Amino acid sequence: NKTPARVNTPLSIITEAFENLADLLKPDIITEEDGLSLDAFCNACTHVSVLFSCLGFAFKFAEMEYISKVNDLVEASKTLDTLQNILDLDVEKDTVKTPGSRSRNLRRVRLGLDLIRAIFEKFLMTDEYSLKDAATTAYTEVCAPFHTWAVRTAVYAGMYTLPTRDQLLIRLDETEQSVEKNMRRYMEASRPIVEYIDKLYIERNIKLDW
Ligand code: 1PZ
Repeated sequence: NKTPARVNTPLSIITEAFENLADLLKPDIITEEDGLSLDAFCNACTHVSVLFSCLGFAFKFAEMEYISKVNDLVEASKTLDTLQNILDLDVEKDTVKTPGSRSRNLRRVRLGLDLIRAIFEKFLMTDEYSLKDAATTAYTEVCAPFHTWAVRTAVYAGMYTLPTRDQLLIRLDETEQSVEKNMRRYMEASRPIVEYIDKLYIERNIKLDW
């Protein structure tokens, strides 16, 4: 696929934000004491909102959920510098998994970022894959194990209202050819970020089974 990535499309804006964030994780830039800037992380996460406007009304709930979690982290960024600060405070207070805690919200946002990566991965496997099938498979893999039965049921029902593959491409201002570059770039940029977040929990002996 020699088609160049399109610029200034919703997807390219998200992708660039995560590439810039992933750059901060390069070994020559980040040090163990510094940790990843919470400000920079929130900034990239905020950009994801553009995607929701392509999905339709049924995903309004997912959007509100995601944005409220990100906003809580934005609030935290006013007093805390890094992602590890969030974990350390909750470990101290024993509130890592407490509903509404920042460490829990960070975990939720991380699942959302990885869900998008998985959706893109499925979406690109064949150009016959519908958005509904790609999103359903990805959701089953990445998020369903950690969601309640009620939420899973609502999400699977909502999948039937997703736009078609062609509609999505139009809303994203991409073609079947151009979309691949931007999706692959996001897939690559998000991976080290997700791994970094997981490591923060694991290093503190917190299992990721929730
Ligand atoms: C182009 C891509 C189309 C993809 C469509 C797939 C959308 C999947 C929607 C997932 C909805 C999750 C709804 C609610 C979950 C809640 O149970 C938890 C509660 O956490 P708690 O308060 O108990 O700690 N909330 C979340 O997990 C946070 C929200 C995650 C939403 C991620 C959406 C990711 C982005 C999708 C693409 C735009």
